[in-house]
Amino acid sequence: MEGVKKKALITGITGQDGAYLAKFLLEKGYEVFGIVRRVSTPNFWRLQYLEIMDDIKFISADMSDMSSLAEAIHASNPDEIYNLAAQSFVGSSFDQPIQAADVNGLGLLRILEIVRNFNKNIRVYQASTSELYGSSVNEDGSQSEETPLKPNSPYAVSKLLALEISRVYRESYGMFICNGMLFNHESPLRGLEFVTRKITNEVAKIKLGLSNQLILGNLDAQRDWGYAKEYVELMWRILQYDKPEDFVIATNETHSVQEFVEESFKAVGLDWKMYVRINEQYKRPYEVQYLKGDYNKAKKLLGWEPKTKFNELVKLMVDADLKRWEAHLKGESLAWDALNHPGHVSYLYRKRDE
Ligand code: NAP
Ligand code: G4F
Repeated sequence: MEGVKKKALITGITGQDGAYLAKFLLEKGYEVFGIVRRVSTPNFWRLQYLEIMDDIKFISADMSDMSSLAEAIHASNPDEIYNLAAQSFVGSSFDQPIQAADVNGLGLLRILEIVRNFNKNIRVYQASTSELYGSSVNEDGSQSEETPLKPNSPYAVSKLLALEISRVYRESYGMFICNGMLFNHESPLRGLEFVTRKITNEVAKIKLGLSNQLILGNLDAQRDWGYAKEYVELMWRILQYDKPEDFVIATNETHSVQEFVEESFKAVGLDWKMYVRINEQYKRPYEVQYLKGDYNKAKKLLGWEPKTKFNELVKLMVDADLKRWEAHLKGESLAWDALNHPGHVSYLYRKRDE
């Protein structure tokens, strides 16, 4: 019906992609619902940074809790669900593998079961990952939708469960479920534990005299790094396509962690060798050494190409961290600061309040 807003439910709305996607969908005119789990310190800094806190209807739920997910889906009654919630840090999945399987794998299965019983017309986007390829690579040195999957972390195995179960539900029940096989994507909203943001944040501090070293693990690992703000648009485009399909989203360029380090220090005019130290603690028991995505299918069917180049991405992240630390030194209040949270959102949307 014309004039009626489309409704989207985002799991993982407080994360990097969830925040950018929420902003993108609000700008498209969607009514946006977001699932938030109960934590002792609310984590709304990204939504505050993008100034969209007041535009989202928050629902309290957890990916491990089927009844709360069912209530969230029934209450929001969405046209589209974007399942971005995950224990998304590969390193942590070695420490908490069962949680990874539960949240990332079974979490999607819970959503699919609820959707199957509630309304099979809801379109579901699943945040899949290049991590699934492990050491697998095509003859041309890239990874595409056809490349065999060889997951080599508990995180990747949990995402394999989600990928395969989504395909089973798509075929068995005719449901509209799509996987975005997204390669690494970064931004100033990236969590500090991921290598890119860890680097740019520390480089900014070193430049301002607030730190004197950057301690990393495997500098030789290569990644295909894109800009998160651009990638969330693809999540939406994938769900608007005529058929439910899976797509690789990437830049088709690969760079090592060391290159990311070099480029970051270059952005502030410092020599990286003076500051970088290696500590085995940051090395993984089983590593994905090389990723380079072939996004030809997305280019052909969705008309998409990445815009932001590697050096531009590094620079925009370093600049954002410099700005934050400069503001901090001036004593300004920071929207990115977890301590500056608004307390509990008092307007959690609940069906029983209607
Ligand atoms: P992120 O910043 O780590 O965000 C993860 C989100 O999941 C947060 O909102 C987190 O909530 C939520 N979450 C975690 N456990 C939950 C639970 N038990 N119940 C409800 N919510 C829970 O991740 P991201 O970088 O935005 O990535 C989004 C998705 O894309 C993830 O599924 C990730 O695995 C996948 N992915 C990411 C990349 C990438 O390069 N960024 C590439 C491929 C795939 P809290 O704020 O409460 O922690
Ligand atoms: O930034 P990372 O932790 O990202 P990783 O493991 O590639 O995973 C990210 O991308 C996946 C897509 O391929 C997503 F599915 C996943 O959710 C996540 O967003 O590590 C990148 C590389 C790794 O090879 C790691 O061993 O950097 C290497 N590295 C070297 N030193 C480090 C460090 N990683 C971290 N986090 N910290 C270090 O000190």
